[in-house]
Amino acid sequence: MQDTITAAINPADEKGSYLASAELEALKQYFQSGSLRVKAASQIGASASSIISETVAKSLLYGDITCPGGNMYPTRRYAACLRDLTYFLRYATYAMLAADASILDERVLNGLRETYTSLGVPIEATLQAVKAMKEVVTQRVGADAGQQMDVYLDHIISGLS
Ligand code: CYC
Repeated sequence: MQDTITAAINPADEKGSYLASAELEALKQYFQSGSLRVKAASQIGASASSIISETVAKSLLYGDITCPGGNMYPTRRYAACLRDLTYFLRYATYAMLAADASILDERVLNGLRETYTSLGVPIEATLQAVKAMKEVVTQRVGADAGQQMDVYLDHIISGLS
């Protein structure tokens, strides 16, 4: 896993140089947004289960997907879907704190599309759920922090698309 700080320092160290002004500027912006990120992570952690239920209600319930023949039927698959959404929310929150998407690539997206395809998990419905999660998260944390979370939830969307 990388974060904004190691992503700037490691290449500079390889060259044996100090950070260039563009890199320092990126770090300055990261530090300035630090309390916003920490506050959002705290709000998301405190209300994760209600964020997930609202996301599911907005995107997946009341359709064929939870009925016999749908991928969220029976309860075992419904539970697997909720669990996957909780992974997405938790890892996107880590990535938002680090301001770096590498943790999502390494621990969530690596091989996920192939796994879903082989299990018949519908990608389009999953993308709809992540889009709904973006809206629910923004409602909870506000527009500024919501924009930061959007970066990483969008990263999941493009990684699965
Ligand atoms: C299954 N989701 C799985 C599986 C994996 C993941 C590996 C197969 C193994 C299992 O059932 O547990 C995902 N595992 C992960 C991820 C990580 C991990 C992301 C990283 C931490 O360790 N079905 C739907 C919805 C969607 C859904 C649209 C929810 C958004 O219709 C999810 N995922 C879903 C379902 C299964 C699954 C239903 C079970 C499929 C089956 O066994 O038939």
